[in-house]
Amino acid sequence: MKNGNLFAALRAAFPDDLDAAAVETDNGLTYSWRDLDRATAMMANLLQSLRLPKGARIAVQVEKSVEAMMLYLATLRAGYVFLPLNTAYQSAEIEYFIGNAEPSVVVCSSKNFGWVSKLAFKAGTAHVFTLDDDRTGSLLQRAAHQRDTHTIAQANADDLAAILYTSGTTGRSKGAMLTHGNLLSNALVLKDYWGWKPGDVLIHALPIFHVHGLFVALHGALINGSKMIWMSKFDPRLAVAKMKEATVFMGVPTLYVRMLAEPSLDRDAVRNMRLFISGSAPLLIETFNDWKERTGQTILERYGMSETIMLTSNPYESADGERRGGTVGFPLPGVGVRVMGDNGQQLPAGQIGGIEVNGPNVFKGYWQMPEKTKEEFTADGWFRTGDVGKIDERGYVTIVGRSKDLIISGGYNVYPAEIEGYINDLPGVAESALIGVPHPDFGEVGVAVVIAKPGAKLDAEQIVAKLKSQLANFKIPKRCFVVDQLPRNTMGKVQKNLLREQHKGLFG
Ligand code: MLC
Ligand code: AMP
Repeated sequence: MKNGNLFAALRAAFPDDLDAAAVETDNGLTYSWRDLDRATAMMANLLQSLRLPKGARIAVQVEKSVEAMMLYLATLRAGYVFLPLNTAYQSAEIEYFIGNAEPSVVVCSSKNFGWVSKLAFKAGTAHVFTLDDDRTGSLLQRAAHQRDTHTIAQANADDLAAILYTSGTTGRSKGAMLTHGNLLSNALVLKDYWGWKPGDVLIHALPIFHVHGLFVALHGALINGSKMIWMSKFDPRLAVAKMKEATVFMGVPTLYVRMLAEPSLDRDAVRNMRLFISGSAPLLIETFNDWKERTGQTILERYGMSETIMLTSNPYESADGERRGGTVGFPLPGVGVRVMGDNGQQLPAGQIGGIEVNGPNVFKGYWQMPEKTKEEFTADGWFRTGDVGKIDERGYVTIVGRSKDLIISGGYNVYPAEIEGYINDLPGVAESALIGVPHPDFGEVGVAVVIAKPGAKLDAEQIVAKLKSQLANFKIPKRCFVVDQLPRNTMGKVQKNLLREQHKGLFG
């Protein structure tokens, strides 16, 4: 029987020469394909020696490293479910994820072991390991005693491979369940669509706890047997310098904005590169145009989300059309995209409505939230993305907004409802509104507007300081205003559009 395990497909794509370089890091280390094979085998053997139940979740909050990437691959290899967590998450956030996902194994940085292990053991997790970005930690110590060969666990396409938490517009985060089949189908479509070829080298500059860095970039290189130039943290100068040795780059728009600020970025610097891909947030047309002018190359913008991986892409081949700035291109092969009106009717070309999608890449549902899952799917099985857009006569999709109240800041999602909840819980706060305003670096950032309870005195700086102690840093409002009242419509609902208009010039 053919093994539907994603790792089996990735492993099959390793080059014949296992001693060739698979990953080169920014601190001078080289890992061969054989290293990846052996280390993932050892980690997979370790996980299997723990006799975890079928479908066990392996929750991981560690700094970016090649070993962390290997842990992801080893989890697939052993047939368990990977649950990556943003390193910025603090204790209340981690407590929720661990409580909700009930992982059998938690892996954290050694500096966080004290509080993470306490939360994990309280939630019933049996094993907590550490993994640091300098190749130390109990996970590697334990894996070192394992055999370096391993038979890839048998998996069906429908078996879970990963759970990615995405915040909800109301209530708590939801775990999007992605299967081996979801991930593999998308990886294969992108390999073909983006013209991956022998000799390609990817600059891997993104974090590996979200779809973009963990799946799109990593699978893209691995399924093509391509070497990665591995940046533990994005550094625009180094990224530009490395382009002479690379062919493909993937980034969120902020990465392009920062590289454009590098004087070294010019046509010569990118002469070896064949493809620049942007996604996770809207790419401003100015950035698209500036990039073209400076480098002579046209950024390819694509669109996706945690629940669906990649949905649309501008064409790679010019025969298929031009790469149009401000659009996210065409639905990928096998992916259905439709635009729906308020009354549930499909809208014709050019009209704006809610974007719905289907295809083999669309997730299985939200972890232990059947009701939420049902709400997000239509009766005929299409997933409601919460994005608002249109499709033109030629088939180009344009995202014009979102029906979900969401701020995307530097490629990270910030859900106003969550932040407002924390602000409203602070003493003396009557109500608050978090709005997204334009920002030259992050594209969009959160700004809080707060009203005090009668008689209470609030200090904006103290509100921000308090939030900093509770929430991931990218969720912290960049500015906070204490005001007397919030603008409301006749129904009493806060008019965020007026607040956005009022504060749109805050960051120049
Ligand atoms: C960092 N900061 C941010 C921020 N990142 N603020 C708002 N938005 C962000 N994204 C703040 C920190 O809070 C801190 O503030 C200060 O910036 C410095 O922190 P840092 O960690 O040193 O920042 P830096 O390394 O410069 O990070 C910026 C970045 C990073 C752009 C490199 O945000 C990043 O890697 N973003 C990529 C996110 C990503 O991969 N998204 C893909 C999602 S998948 P202070 O005040 O404490 O100093 C998805 C689906 C799809 O959406 O389609 O792909
Ligand atoms: P996430 O929940 O992090 O997976 O974020 C997914 C959301 O990011 C999508 O629903 C879109 O709103 C947004 N997104 C991703 N790519 C793009 C893009 N190229 N342009 C505009 N928005 C995007």
